Amino acid sequence: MILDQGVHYAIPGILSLSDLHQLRISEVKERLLQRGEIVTGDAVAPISPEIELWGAGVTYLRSRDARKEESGVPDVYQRVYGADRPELFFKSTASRTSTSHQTIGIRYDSPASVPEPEVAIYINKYQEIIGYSICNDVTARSIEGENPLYLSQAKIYLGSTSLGPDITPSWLVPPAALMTISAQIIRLGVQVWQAQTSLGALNRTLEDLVSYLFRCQIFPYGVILSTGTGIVPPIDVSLQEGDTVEISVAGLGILSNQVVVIPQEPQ
Ligand code: DO4
Ligand code: MG
Repeated sequence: MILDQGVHYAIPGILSLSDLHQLRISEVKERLLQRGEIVTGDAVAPISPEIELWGAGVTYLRSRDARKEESGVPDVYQRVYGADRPELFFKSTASRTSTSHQTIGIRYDSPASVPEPEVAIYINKYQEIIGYSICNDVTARSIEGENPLYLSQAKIYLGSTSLGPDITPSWLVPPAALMTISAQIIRLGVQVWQAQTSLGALNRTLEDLVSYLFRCQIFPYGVILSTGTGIVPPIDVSLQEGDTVEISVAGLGILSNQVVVIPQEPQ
């Protein structure tokens, strides 16, 4: 579906995101001109079961410094920030992903957890970036800081990802330097943290990230890549149950979620 001035339209012949990822970017542009029915109903995260969501890490100076501060092995982060090969990791599937106005989760066994406000890119099977969205790469900071080998447990669990609210076609997004990324945590009606950066502060090109992601891999249904965070709360700020996390990216909209604790045995 596409979004134009707040109204969602179906795209004729496109039933899912994987259908869209079969098209070359020139065909996507053509199809988007054909507006189908107006789509209404509950919002769903812009991801489908056959599509993987990957993450890039330590792609901004602020992320490198935050990891060095929280980790017992700071050198790992220093080295990857300056290396040719980026950090890329598997992040999420549809079943672990919410969208705006749904809940996100923090792990019961991680004393500190943080939002990671990121720009996500939609890549078709031909390695073309067809769209952009917002991703909250929610992270169990205590687990990640304890040992870098715990990364998957810190990053992949129920409610660990929020994505949306929509996919903006890549040719309609503002230039990177103007794509401001702002985030805030609101607790009991009071703002307890806020920060901002812009996609222009990313230390790598999107094309470089895409090219490493597709090395020795195929994504027959396309893939989503969250490009890393440039804003990380200070070490003494952690998410708590009931908090609202609001991420706003110029040209992409607002992604807002309320935090719940994920217990040891979720129902
Ligand atoms: O190495 C840890 C992951 C870092 C990350 O997710 C980020 O920089 O956004
Ligand atoms: Mg991240």
